[in-house]
Amino acid sequence: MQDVLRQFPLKGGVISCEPYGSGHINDTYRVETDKGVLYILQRINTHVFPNVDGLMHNISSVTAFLSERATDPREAMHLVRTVSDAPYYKDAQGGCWRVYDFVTGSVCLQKIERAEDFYESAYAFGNFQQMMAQFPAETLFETIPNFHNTPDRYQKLQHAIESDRMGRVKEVSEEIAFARSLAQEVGRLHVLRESGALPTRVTHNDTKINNVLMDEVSGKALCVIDLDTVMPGLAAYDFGDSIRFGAATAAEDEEDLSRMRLNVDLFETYTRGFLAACKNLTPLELETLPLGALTMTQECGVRFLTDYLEGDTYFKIHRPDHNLIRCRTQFTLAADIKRHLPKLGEIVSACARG
Ligand code: ADP
Ligand code: GN1
Ligand code: MG
Repeated sequence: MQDVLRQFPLKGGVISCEPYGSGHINDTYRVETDKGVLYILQRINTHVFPNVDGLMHNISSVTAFLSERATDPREAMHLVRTVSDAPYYKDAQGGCWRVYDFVTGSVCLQKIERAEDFYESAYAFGNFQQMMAQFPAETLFETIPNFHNTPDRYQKLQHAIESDRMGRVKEVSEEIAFARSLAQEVGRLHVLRESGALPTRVTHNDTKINNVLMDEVSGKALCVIDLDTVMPGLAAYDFGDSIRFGAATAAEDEEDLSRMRLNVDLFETYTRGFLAACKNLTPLELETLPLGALTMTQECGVRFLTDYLEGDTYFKIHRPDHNLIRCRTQFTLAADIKRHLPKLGEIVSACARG
């Protein structure tokens, strides 16, 4: 770690470097120097992001674009380039490392404590999408091709079922049946994207509340983080993934499924915040926002199930059945979102009217 940290022009000598946060993908550390300056150090997950040059090109340009438009420096993440002026450092073992300024005086919520927090995150993600409308989309690398291509996620599940590498298929027949029961309905967004009926925009694609930092005093959203998956996508992906994580009554890995439901009031709160900031959605985009919530939730369940069948090689796990538990919460939530779809459509229409 000392060798890695020497590659970045940090202010002061390092006094601590501790694992930090609860992301499922990268290894994140909080670094403190003897001058009291804090940084975020991350080892990039190169299994998930093999094109690190493309990924870091995206992040350098998106952070620069956002900081030019920010009124407060804490509104945009700041990447610390290496002593050789590169956006990341590759160590002798092939590990790829990057450093950001730590956004001071910020908090990162793991779940919604107050409806206002969810409103704030909605505004931040809506605003992100609105701002990215001016970004030159053609300069972005597609860091994970087919990331929210739901039919492709189903094909990967099918492949994992056929391979049955861990001999786990026999344990999950109910989950497989549930996945299949919604395949056509949740494949619709992709079909609408392919046909051009829904416009492709630059989206964040991973809009969990723990990918937004809030001011610890005012509670106002400061900035959107975790820009690894900023790519062309649909408005419904960003909207839907936030609902999946934030308008759920239980955590992604809650074992007691009776605690997992959609909180319709929080759905309404998020919709108000998102549409207050993101003003340019077409009528079909608005109409398909509830389908986005269903699709992102079901797709995430399919991804957890696939990873469980493949031997947990993608998402970090903290217990052997972690991905199966996560899959079950997502499917339980998807079933509840499906029950509420007509009501959710009414809420979106009412919020869009203002
Ligand atoms: P992952 O892709 O693994 O989720 P993230 O980029 O989201 O990685 O970072 C993991 C966690 O680290 C975040 O949820 C947040 O708590 C914290 N974090 C990341 N960047 C910053 C930053 N610039 N300032 C403060 N905290 C940060
Ligand atoms: C991962 O990186 P993190 O923990 O914010 C994943 C998302 C999933 C999410 C499920 C690059 O997000 O797509 O929705 O876990 N990110 C990637 O919690 O695959
Ligand atoms: Mg994250």
